[in-house]
Amino acid sequence: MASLTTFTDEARIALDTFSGRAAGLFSPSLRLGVTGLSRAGKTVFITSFVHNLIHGGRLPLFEAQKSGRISRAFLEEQPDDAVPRFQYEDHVAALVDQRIWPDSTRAISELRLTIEFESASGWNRMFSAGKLSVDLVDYPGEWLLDLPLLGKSYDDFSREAFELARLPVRADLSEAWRELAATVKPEADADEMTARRLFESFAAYLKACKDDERALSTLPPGRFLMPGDLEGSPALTFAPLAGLAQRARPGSLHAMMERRYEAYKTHVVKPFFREHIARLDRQIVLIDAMQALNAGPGAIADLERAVTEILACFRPGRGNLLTDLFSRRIDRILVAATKADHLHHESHDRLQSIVRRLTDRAVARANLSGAEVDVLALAAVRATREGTVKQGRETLPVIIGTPIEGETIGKERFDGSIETAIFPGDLPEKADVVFQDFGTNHRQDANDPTIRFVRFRPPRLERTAEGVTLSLPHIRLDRALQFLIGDHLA
Ligand SMILES: Nc1nc2c(ncn2[C@@H]2O[C@H](COP(=O)(O)OP(=O)(O)OP(=O)(O)O)[C@@H](O)[C@H]2O)c(=O)[nH]1
Ligand SMILES: [Mg+2]
Repeated sequence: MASLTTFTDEARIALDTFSGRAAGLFSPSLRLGVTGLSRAGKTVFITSFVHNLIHGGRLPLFEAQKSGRISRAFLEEQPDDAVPRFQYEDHVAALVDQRIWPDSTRAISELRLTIEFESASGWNRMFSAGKLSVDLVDYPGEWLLDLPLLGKSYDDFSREAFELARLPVRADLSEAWRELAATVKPEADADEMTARRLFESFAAYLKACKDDERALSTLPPGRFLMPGDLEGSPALTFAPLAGLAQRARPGSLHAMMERRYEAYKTHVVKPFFREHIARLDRQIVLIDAMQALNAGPGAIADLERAVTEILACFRPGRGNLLTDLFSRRIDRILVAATKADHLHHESHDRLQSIVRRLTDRAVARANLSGAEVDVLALAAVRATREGTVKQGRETLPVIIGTPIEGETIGKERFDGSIETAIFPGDLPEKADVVFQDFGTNHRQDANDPTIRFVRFRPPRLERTAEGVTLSLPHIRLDRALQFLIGDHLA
């Protein structure tokens, strides 16, 4: 395999890491990466994480908070001047004041939360400052999936892209692009408009995969779906070509595409890994298992593939200093299924077993070792409460919340103002059931484990007698906090 980095990259990472650690000696800090495919719940997770710490939320399983050792948590200026700040205040305003979910975010952002605490051990109390800065880094999971490109030539990338596009699940979605590509001769003279048309058609196919109800996992290049600030640049205007000659003729379309592909790796992929991923200490990977469960076994298999690929990015690679350096640093990874508030609590453990099973297989396949991996089903913001409804002689467990305007169940359409009790359905007792592929990628009907999925508005927050807003309600956020930062507050 091609060497993934050049010596200078390695030297720079070593230097960055070293200076980061040296700085950490004086004011301890922990860099926590928060990732997941789009709409997985990253923004909501970070917002609730910070809100619950600042407002002293109910966190019984977060030991430092439970034992009253946290004296204060507050936002501080982030260490990196060139990274957009995570707009915490805007997201809180949306969730708490307007009761709408925050806007989708499309790039990387960062926020520093500093926690002042009293150490549990007298020895530590004497020597440590009792202060920890947590740098939360929100970045799209799609960008992680670009890592394998570093080891692939333009020819490999092209060949694989066509192979995947011809698979039955993707064939119809990729047809227009493949037809256009068939009309193009790689050895013809390079032409900007041809390059752009091919790029647009290829990107439209990638987007169609993503929007598809089968929730197909994302294909690289990640920036084609989420360009960030390089949109329209040559490094982001290329596409795979079919029938490539061994060597590109200078001045040909083939040569142009190849150069741009290499530029993408040099100017987009490498800096992203070097500047952001290589410096992380801990990582949480959020997944929307609920949506996948709703869409059937094909979508579950696809989600598993995406998790495998994401976890593989944190694998220590032998002789691969880039991954070596950062995976040695990341010592804990949490894979969390969000939005558990769409289920009755009796199903939370079942959701967790499904995710555990999926993650175990992904960990084995990704050959991941060195980092401790845990699994959790949580809701960063709990939008529902539980109740029971009598139907004839039966008493059914229900969840109660305000469905978002436009959501429907059967013929009923919700207006966004009325609280409704919904029987969400149960997840199967045995995790195996959801992994059985019945040979189709479409939703199963009749007696399958499909859950009833309606999106709810964020909850109305209670206020104290003095008018102080309480923290955002959640499910198992405290367990996530304990695993991710608990030991640094011991
Ligand atoms: N009920 C419930 N819904 C949630 C929760 N977290 C996220 N959601 C829903 O999922 C959507 C996406 O959440 P975000 O936090 O914006 O997801 P993201 O990963 O930041 O998405 P992008 O920025 O688009 O990549 C929200 O608009 C909510 O509808 C949760 O804890 N409970
Ligand atoms: Mg977001």
